[in-house]
Amino acid sequence: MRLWGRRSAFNVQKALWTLGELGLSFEHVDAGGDAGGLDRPAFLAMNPHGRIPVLEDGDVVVWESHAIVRYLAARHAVGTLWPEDPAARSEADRWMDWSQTTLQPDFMALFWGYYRTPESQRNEQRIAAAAQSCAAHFEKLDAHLAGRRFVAGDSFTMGDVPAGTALHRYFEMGYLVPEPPHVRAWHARLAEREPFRTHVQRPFDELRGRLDF
Ligand SMILES: N[C@@H](CCC(=O)N[C@@H](CS)C(=O)NCC(=O)O)C(=O)O
Repeated sequence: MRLWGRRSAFNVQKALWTLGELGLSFEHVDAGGDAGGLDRPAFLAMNPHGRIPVLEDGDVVVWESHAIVRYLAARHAVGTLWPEDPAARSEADRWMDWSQTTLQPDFMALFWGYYRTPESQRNEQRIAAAAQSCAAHFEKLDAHLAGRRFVAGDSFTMGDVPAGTALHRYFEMGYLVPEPPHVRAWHARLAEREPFRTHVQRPFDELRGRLDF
């Protein structure tokens, strides 16, 4: 297996974390950011959108971070990361979709608006609006996590990966945000997992004030 994408990329981290959880061996290829290469014909033949991550598994090529997480879980972790029962799986699934469609756009607006934009170019109003939306989203997740250890119940599943990946940057980027107690406790639980520490809890200073990729 081969995973394409720079380790500092939020969406790549979801795939790396999942690969780590599954204990799979794979080749990592740096791509995107300073490494570039996303506009090469060979890369575009794998992902016509020219984005990372991309997973190659033999003849199978998967792009879109959540599709990669689902593919890996379905192939290698039936009954654990990929709950077997459709109802249980739908709980993991819905928080993944929620993360992609609801949390992530506002989280990206905050992270890009605040952290990745040089101070002199920041739009404080837009940043504050994005921060407020993120806080409201995390409040909803907080209410869901009350009485649960993980997003889909007592055990870790693929449902924890997308929103879990956002936490490190959300709390560590230096912008003052509320700290909902159940989200914080969940974050601490994720931080007990070695693949989360290795692939997600990484320094991200190289992205500060950089809008070029
Ligand atoms: N929806 C896609 C988004 C992919 C995406 O935008 N990836 C970013 C990195 S997080 C990228 O390719 N950026 C260009 C670069 O890093 O050079 C996914 O979830 O995989």
